[in-house]
Amino acid sequence: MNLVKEKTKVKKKVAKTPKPKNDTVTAVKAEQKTAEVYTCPMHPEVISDKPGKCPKCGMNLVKKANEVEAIEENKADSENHENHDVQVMNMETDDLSANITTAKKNLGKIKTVAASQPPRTVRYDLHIRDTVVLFGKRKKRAIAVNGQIPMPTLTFTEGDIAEIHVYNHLKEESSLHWHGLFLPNQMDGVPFLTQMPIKPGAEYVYRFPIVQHGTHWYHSHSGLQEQIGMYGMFIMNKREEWDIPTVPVLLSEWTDMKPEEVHRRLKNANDWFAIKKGTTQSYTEAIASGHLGTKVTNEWKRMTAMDVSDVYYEKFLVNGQNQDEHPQFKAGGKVRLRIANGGASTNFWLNYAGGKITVVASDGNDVEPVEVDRLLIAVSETYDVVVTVPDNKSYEFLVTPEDRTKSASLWLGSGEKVSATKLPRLKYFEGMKMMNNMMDMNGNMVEMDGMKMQNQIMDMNTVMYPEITGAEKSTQKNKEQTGDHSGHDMSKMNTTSQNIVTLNYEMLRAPKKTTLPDGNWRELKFELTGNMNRYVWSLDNKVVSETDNILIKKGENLRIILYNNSMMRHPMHLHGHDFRVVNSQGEYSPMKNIIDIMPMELDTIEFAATEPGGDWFFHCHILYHMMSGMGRVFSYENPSVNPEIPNAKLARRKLNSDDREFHIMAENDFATNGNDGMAMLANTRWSVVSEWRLGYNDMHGYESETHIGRYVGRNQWFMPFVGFDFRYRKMEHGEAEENLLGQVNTKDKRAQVSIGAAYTLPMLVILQGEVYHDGNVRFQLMREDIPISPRIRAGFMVNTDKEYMADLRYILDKNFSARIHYDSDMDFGVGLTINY
Ligand SMILES: [Cu+2]
Repeated sequence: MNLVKEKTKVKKKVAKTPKPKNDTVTAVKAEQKTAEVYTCPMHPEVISDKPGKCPKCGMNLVKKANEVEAIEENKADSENHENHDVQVMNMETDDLSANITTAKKNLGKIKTVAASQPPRTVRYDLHIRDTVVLFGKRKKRAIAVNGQIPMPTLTFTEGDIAEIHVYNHLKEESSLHWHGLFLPNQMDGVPFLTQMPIKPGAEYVYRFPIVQHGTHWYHSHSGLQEQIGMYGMFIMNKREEWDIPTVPVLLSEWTDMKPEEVHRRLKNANDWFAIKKGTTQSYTEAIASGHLGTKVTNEWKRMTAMDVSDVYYEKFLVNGQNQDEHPQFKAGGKVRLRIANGGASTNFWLNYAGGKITVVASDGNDVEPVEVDRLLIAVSETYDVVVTVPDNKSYEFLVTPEDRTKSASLWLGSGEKVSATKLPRLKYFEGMKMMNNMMDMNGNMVEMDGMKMQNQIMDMNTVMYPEITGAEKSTQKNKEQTGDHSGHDMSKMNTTSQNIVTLNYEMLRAPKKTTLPDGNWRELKFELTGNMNRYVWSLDNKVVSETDNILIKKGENLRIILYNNSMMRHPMHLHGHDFRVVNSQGEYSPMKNIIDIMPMELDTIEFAATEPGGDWFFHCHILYHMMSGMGRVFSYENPSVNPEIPNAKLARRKLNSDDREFHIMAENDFATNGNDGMAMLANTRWSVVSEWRLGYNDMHGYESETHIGRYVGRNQWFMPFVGFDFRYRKMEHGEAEENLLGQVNTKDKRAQVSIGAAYTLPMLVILQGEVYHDGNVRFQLMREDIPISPRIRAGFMVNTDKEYMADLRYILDKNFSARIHYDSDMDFGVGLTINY
């Protein structure tokens, strides 16, 4: 958990939010410090009379609210997270003001300098071209603008007019979106929504006034182009700007795999990325670290391995390099870093070797300065921070992806290198245990003991951070080596760092009031939903193509309540508008255009509908989540026609095609006893699967089954289907087969149509029931890909036709496995499995 200090503070309720009708206002009050009881947020059964660590998970204990009062508060809350009271856990407002005071003092008076030129038109010419890069292990295609990755930094001053000429030299369509900018809708750069895509060979001019300031960025909004180089900084200076050395810091990641292939593999629940990252969380690993029970519970709840990121990347980049050096800074110098996360799917931890990091702005909006030891920058967020170069040495500003597999660095100053503290590896099974506690059998996140997780107050992943919750439980072997036989040595845990100050949204305070102008208030609620196994991401279990635009009126105020009922963080981004992230700063809640929402979090954002019209995208900024359809379109009611979209119907169909796309996968086992394989075409709801077993002789037989099904429900555990079954097998003389239901089997020769359904049971076992048109019935149980070890998978199948199969597979690389199996029809086989 963030920011819990050893002297755990009294739980407090603060509500300073400007109130619309039917909201309850709770006065600021601190409870009496009598009869203090501390408990673990994850393990409510743990009760202690003093602060400390949870013996079960190592999380800091939090003060339990006075029981009676807590119950009353819960009553007042409606069950569906309807109250907007902001609960602040363990974060005294006093602590924050003290931090702000110190940060301001340490920053000192920063001189400003006026813009050297009057407002003018600033023109950039951007040429988009294919290129070949070597960021990873081999040369790969990328897209460069004016020959560079990242794209050029575009700099303006508030009051200027931007005129950006874009020349598309690619063989495919493209577009550019100006992230976080207030601009006319038709300049927003979303193909098929605000403009038609820029055709190959075409030139397109974006022209709009610069009416704001701050650190922003721009990127392609076409397909997956953002992943392969189409991101750049977009900086708008104030007319009176800080006179302090400033370095733009654009973070990104690189994969040697084509992004389309990344997307396809994510959709196919292929765990190659986990193998590459060493995060498979297999049964042997579970047993070795004493977490077998955790693993079983996890699969019982129908979850696959726990992870904080989806994709394996070869390299992480700062301004297009893994190591970015800025030697010009001397001892005592302050540097402003304008940081933007241009990664497609990676959140980054930032920490610094030269002392505290002073956060001064987020998403282009100034905040009261705060000093932190580290912060996490979510996908597409921006932060302005000030750091000091303490001595004539080179200090590392370390950039670590959230999964902590690798890192990238920015070096400030010259001379002896001073490294920042590396982030230790995540304790995945601790995370899995936490997820088990948070998830009920219906796949819903359960709220624990009336606690509302809001605004990054509770970083659930804290249980996985060794630097906060202590090192991974040592194995028996290690204990013997160190002579430590105490087993649960709590004193060891307590020696870990208590004082790491991590930024969270509660610490962001706007320097001026951000309350919205008077207007009609309207409230909308969205649940962030998803299915990890099939990689489907949605809002309220609906993807963009399944929903209509949400109509809004100019002049009204929108309050949007977002509840993350999925297992991953989602950075939700609104185009063309900033919103207030409602926090305990009340009227001074910060303005942002991205809100990173952690699992189980309930957040409130508010924005004023101030644009004259247009369609504005609201979506998760993880590229592969967005392409899966996790978003909505806010559409102003006045029927202004966008001249950039001549055929609105066609455009909408094209926009919808992103999340309707079918992905293919196929595999075949070339074995000593025959061929055994499958091919699948699937999208958000539909699945077409064909399986075959082709023996090398008539006695072994030939068979194929095809199912066309549609997944039902948020968890997609249920799939009704229609099927077609063909088989031929020469029977032994006099061999008559009956199935377990007493029906005569027609295995020798049949061509049957069927209807049936598949249902995912606990332990991820699939139960399938099927009725054929001759009246025969078949039930089948099967499970694939049981992770035995990091690279070994087991599977089995058994059905009422007295057929059975068991297999073991060793994964050689992303396309090949060695497999042994036993099949009731085809006997024992050894083979090589090729998958696509
Ligand atoms: Cu997302």
